[in-house]
Amino acid sequence: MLSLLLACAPPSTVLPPGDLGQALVKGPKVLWEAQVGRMTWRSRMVQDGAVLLVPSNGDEWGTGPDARDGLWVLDGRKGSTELHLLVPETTPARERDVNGVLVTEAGWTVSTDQNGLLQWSRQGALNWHVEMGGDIEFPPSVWRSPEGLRVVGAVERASQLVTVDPETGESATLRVPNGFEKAFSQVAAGDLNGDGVQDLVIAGRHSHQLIALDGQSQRALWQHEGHIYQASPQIVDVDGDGAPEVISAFADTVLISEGATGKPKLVYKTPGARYATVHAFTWWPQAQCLIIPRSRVDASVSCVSLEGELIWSLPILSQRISAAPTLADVDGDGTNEAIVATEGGRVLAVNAQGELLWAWTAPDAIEAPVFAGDLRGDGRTTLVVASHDGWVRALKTPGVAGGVQ
Ligand SMILES: [Ca+2]
Ligand SMILES: [Ca+2]
Ligand SMILES: [Ca+2]
Ligand SMILES: [Ca+2]
Repeated sequence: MLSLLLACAPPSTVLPPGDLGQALVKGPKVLWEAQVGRMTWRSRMVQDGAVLLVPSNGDEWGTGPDARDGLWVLDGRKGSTELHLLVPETTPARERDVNGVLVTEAGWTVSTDQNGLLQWSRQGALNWHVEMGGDIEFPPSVWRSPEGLRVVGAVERASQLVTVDPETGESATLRVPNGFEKAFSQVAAGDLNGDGVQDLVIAGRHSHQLIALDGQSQRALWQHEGHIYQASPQIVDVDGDGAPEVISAFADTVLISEGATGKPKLVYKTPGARYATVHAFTWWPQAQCLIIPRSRVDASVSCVSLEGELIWSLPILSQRISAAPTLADVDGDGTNEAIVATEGGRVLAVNAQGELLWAWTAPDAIEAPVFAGDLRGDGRTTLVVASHDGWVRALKTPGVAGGVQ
């Protein structure tokens, strides 16, 4: 009878008010760890077959180079370093931080501070290097342009995008019209108007614009103005009707717009949200809601429907959040949980009902989104957590890799 009762016990623990550290399941075991320097909230780890690519800002964000700057290529099973690729030196010597990485057939393209975009082959040879004289603060994106596949990045202090042929390194600039200046987001690419060519969406912090560019004509399809759009826009078909939406955010507001026209579909305010964290949202198809972390006042993680209804909210006291939640199955039931990481060093697994499955604690603050994928080739989800102590740690879970969203 006792074993039956245990078997029927709910697998999750609803988060109690008070200290997050109490009464919680501790979470998965560490599989391996590697010292690679720090990642920022703008960076993401990316898997390429058997290796995990970690873009690192090194030991510090100062103006000089440091020993751990660069792209770290880790064995996904063991965490051992296969390659540590350094951005070419500059004169005078400047930081050599890597802000993001994109995998294409041609190799690994990274965005860097001061040095623009460059690409390494899988053997670590420098394929090409496009210097832009400005930081590219966010990971590069892939754009299926009218001329074929391009890598695209936004130069932080300019009103232009740089696009590069990933095979040849031939580069071009794409000037953003309508008074756009000083890009500050990853570029989102997707066909918004259904003409078969991917369009681009970008946020400008200083000109207070969110602008959608027609990929064919490179003119504005639509734009929103008047706010500091602090989030990297995302192109997602949130209502499943085949036409994409654009998710973005400014101040304390998350905005979902019709992709073709820019017409707002959802304007959701999260009063008291910390300015820098409302961008850290993730659309959760299975739960049909946007996961929005809210810091500062009544800190919480909320699940908000496309109609603006608060489906559930999980309190997370005194824990700021910079990282966008990651969706992955971590308990083996084949459906995804949201993996939420906090600046208090917590990693929380929350199911679609808003119940907390477990909490794992890193030794330091977490800014970058948690990586989830099958790094061991066993079909199970491995999580990788980057924290400010400069280490990444892989966590073994029984989750089904690539579980239902
Ligand atoms: Ca650095
Ligand atoms: Ca289009
Ligand atoms: Ca849609
Ligand atoms: Ca699950």
